[in-house]
Amino acid sequence: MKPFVVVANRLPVDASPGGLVSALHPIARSSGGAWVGWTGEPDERPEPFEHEGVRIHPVELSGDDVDRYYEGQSNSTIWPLFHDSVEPPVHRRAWRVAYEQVNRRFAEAAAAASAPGATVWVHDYQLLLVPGMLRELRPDLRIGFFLHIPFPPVELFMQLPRRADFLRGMLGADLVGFQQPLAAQNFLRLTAQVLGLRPDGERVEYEGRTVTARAFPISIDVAEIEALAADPAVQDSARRLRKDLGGDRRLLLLGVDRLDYTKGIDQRIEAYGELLADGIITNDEAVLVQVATPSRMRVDHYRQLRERVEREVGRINGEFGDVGRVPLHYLFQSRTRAELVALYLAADIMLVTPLRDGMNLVAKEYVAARRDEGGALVLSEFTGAHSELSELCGGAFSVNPYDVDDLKRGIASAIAAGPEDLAGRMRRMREQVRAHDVDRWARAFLDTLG
Ligand code: ADQ
Repeated sequence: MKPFVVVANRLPVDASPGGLVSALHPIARSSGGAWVGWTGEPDERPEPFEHEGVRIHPVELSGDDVDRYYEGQSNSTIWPLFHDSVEPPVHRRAWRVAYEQVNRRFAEAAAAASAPGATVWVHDYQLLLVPGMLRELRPDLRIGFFLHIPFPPVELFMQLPRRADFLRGMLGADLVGFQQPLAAQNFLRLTAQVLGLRPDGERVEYEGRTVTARAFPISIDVAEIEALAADPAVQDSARRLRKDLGGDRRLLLLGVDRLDYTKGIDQRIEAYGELLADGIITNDEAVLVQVATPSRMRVDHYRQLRERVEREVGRINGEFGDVGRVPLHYLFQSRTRAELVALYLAADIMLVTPLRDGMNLVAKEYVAARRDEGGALVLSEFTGAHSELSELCGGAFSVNPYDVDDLKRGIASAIAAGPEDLAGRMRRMREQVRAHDVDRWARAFLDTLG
């Protein structure tokens, strides 16, 4: 096996790593590879160290880098632009300069960490320039790039200052992976429109090399979620949650997201408030639990979203609640994976209603957790997960999150559905998710990269 190096904004050293880490870490370990990334703390650069059998190469970011490269260009320019501009992207020259400098630092660290002929896999929108920079430093490497977020339509991407540089950066890879086929097509069309290249099918020739652009829909560590769902302690806490929230006579609706304006949290809460106002559901019959992980709280758009959501939660509970019983529980907190799975097991209806989302792993985690084939999933059309969980198998209740009436209709359909219909839907979704876990995703990408 060729040595395998992962380059990602963050290092895989968190207490509860996600699916990406659990899929890629073993490959890096068994190939004698490495992981290049930032610790998450400014002005900190430990020497390279060994973590669970993988060589870790920390990249240092100063406080200014965090402001400009991470919170600026990555999270206030690229993130909103690539999510349909649901909040207006902000363009600043100083951010772009810092982004380029930090990308160069990542590319240099990756070059230093990679053995001759190694395979390097670069991840996500914070590092769009790295493949091109790394190719210049190390033409001997096999380079893959995967974008975890959507890739925007041509008209939107065209607004990005220095758009050609970003495309050239991505074209430094041999394989450019996206969540959706449409995203790969957008990218290929842009190489023609901006750089005058001639894409042919899913390939395009660039500087004497062939670059392939293709969809590789990401997934989750299904075995991990299923094991948690089978754990008697997790099942106990699911029962306790239901009891605390009013027992089986009260329908439990659930939302779990990072607090991000792309996730459609405020629209979802608005729809729920209207269902209460219309009397379609009452505080005695239903309760919504919304878990929102604090995220990017130094960015203005995120602070404003928090205020909007908290005001609306207060309004709904004030208007429709009772002493000792409220219709909406809002937790601005992170939870362990075991606690999330307990919530998934307890929930009758899972609400996943983003305005735009590359994939959405919460939807897949919910499905994986429901070994009992119980529960229902209400899912936005604008998530990557919708292709698999709705279009392909008809499992989820589809909604357009921009249309409050459609959100209400989707939730009401899930409430009204019979147990056999629901079990059939859940069975079909489970088959899809279980057959396509994150290991299969990683293998498919790396086999194609070669
Ligand atoms: P995210 O935007 O972060 O990911 P998502 O795919 O839903 O969105 O993944 C979130 C992860 O965080 C899930 O594993 C979830 O369990 C966890 N999580 C959410 N809320 C939590 C909480 N309160 N406490 C603890 N954990 C919580 C980006 C893209 C997505 C894409 C993924 C993977 O935006 O579209 O699916 O990357 O490629």
